[in-house]
Amino acid sequence: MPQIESILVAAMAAQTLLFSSIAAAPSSARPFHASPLFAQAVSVGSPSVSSLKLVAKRPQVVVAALKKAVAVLKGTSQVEGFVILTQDEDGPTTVSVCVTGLTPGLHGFHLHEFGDTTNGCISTGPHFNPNNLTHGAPEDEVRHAGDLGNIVANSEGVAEATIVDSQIPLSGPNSVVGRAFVVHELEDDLGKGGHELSLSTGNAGGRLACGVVGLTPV
Ligand SMILES: [Cu+2]
Ligand SMILES: [Zn+2]
Repeated sequence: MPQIESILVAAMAAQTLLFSSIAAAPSSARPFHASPLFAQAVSVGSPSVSSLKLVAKRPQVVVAALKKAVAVLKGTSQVEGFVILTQDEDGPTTVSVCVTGLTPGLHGFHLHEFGDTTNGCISTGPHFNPNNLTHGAPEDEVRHAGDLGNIVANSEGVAEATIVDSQIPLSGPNSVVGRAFVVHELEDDLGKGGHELSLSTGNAGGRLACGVVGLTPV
């Protein structure tokens, strides 16, 4: 008898606990999708096993969410610079560029296929083109994934830009980690110049500087 009684009491207690956690769900469920700080605060207030499990899983998601990479651009001339890439989950990649030593004006800026600079920027190969399309502008549907258009140098020869693009992810089959950025001598005509090179390179001329994309701590 005492045994059955204690089991019943335990079952009732469990139900109460379950009910209270369900009742609290509308207010406590949402914060788990919000900041990790809030999720931790909730775990202090409601020490149920289910919420602790959710909190325990959360840091793994955060670690995988944001990816960051860099490329240091160098060449045979005085042109140099750096590129910082960040991507949150499966969203677009944000590319921050700063290049110095350029002639004022537009300069083609692309992601090339290979992260190989054994023969200078030439060995980075053609534009990164996983879908086998022709060269275009970043906003075109028909473009190379690596077509990021032009960056513009000011009168001091400095080009700064922030580019947001969905075709240059930092993970997955089309990851650009291990490929290379190239800054060109001339303006990229975005495939519309009518030159024989327009549909392959945008006729952007020589390769002034390049750098391989590598992962960096977030
Ligand atoms: Cu290029
Ligand atoms: Zn291209």
